[in-house]
Amino acid sequence: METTTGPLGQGLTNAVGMALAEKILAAEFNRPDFDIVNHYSYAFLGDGCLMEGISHEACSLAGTLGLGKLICFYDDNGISIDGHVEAWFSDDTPKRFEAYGWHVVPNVNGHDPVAIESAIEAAKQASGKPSMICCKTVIGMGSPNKAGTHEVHGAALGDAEVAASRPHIGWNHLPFEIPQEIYDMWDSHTKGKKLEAEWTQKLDEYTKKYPSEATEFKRRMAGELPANWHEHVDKLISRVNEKEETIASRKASQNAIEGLASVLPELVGGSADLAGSNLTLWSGSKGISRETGGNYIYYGVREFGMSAIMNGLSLHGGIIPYGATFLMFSEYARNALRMAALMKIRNLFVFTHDSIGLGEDGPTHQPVEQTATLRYIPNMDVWRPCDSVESTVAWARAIERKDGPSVLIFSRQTLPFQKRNAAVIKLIDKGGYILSEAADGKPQAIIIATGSEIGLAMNAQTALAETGIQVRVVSMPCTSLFDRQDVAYRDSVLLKGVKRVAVEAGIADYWHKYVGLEGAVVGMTTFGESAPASDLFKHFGFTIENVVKTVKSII
Ligand SMILES: Cc1ncc(C[n+]2csc(CCOP(=O)(O)OP(=O)(O)O)c2C)c(N)n1
Repeated sequence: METTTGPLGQGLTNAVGMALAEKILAAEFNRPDFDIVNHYSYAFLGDGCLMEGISHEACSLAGTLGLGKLICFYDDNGISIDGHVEAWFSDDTPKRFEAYGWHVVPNVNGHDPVAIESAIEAAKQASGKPSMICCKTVIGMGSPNKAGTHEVHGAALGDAEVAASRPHIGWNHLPFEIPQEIYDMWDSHTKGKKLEAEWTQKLDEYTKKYPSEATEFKRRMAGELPANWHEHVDKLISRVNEKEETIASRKASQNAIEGLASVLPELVGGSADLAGSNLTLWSGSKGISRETGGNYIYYGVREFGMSAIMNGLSLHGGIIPYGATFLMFSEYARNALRMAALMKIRNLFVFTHDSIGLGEDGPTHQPVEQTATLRYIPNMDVWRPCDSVESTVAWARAIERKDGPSVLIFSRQTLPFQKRNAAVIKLIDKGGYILSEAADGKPQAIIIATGSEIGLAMNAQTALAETGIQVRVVSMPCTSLFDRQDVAYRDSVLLKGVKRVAVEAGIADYWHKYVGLEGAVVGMTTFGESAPASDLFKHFGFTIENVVKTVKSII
């Protein structure tokens, strides 16, 4: 297992996710005498990690869930970049972790391997509790003049100090020369091979005794979808299309989970205390607790922790995580989303209440710039589906995407169903497509819209036709996916030389790359307001009249 750390506190949180994955998979696949999933997750952290708020989110949940196979080492060297930490970090860390319900080993000499080994043994004995081994260390130990100071945090020692350090620690070797006896001491090839062979043998025996569990375990650890997946998804999409339901896209999302999770046991969901609003539970959801495994994590109000834990679950393997909050609070989670994209991992971030359309909660809860800025994260696919069919397709494609995360954005309010034939349904896979062509096939303008604004775009198309103006409506649920299509396809949808109007209840600026300077955007340029959703859409110009007026203004 490997994760990309760097942003302090997230590596520790990934480790909580990895330990949680072990607990979930062990509960599902282990059988008496066959502990095929049985490993510790070790994490190394510093003062910086513990100062970061995310360490509270993750470690508090790890304590509540009793992740006994998580063993952490706190490098308590009293130094961070600005110097001695006592002026800005004076927590009693052992007491903090005891309060979380962890097993704490205080005051270990971090330079004494024997002391550390016995602390690890004690940690292993404390089953049912994660362990924090607090290691007192000296940063830059061995440097006679700089040890114990922040000068050794990141900067090189320099030639003079290197020269002074050599006799100080009795090191007589040339730079980059590592004596063979040290290599030998650290070489774990033989030990690792033996352990791996033992485990493989155990897995072989497990396979003989529990063939179907073994096949499932191997499939899941390989990250492969079930053999009948595509067939199942196609049927589900057809069923959803036939139902023609006019429902909120968050409800369509829940229906998609219900329809997909039954054939995808690796789907492990959750929400940051908004399950009833995000609609993330399905009929087969089983909450994970201290005592049991399951497939649903009640993350509590911990958006950042949830997202970085999801990264750990995904990196562990055997699990496809999804986790939800309001789109507004994707801000709290953002750096974990970025790390998922950077690490190219499959992860599904579900954000509901996607615009001013959520109404009276007011501008603190009304996302304006979030959809656009999430789209700016490289390798992130952001979906904002317009109805039940696009919502189901978005879920399926996000699950199938192996080389990066997806954000799924859904409305609180009801959205009209859009009629499509099978060929048009296939085009949703392209991220942007012609949902409704101009009646005469010769559009004078193109309206591009997403999500809740598709219904408006369709109504505006009708109103414009009544005044003799023919427009095409392009639905663009996933702009990055559309951008990955070839030029010929993109040009066939956005027709060179035909002016465009984008309509999205989000920050207007994003859309200029599609409409250009000669086009126009009906979007948000301010924060929202506190009022019923219908009043707000009117107030901010998301009306048929305004879209018609805007189209007329550019052609
Ligand atoms: C989220 C985040 N903020 C800031 C930094 C920049 N940074 C890197 S290391 C560090 C200090 C960390 O101190 P500590 O954990 O005590 O590490 P030590 O100095 O002991 O190596 C900071 C602020 C970062 N990597 N991540």
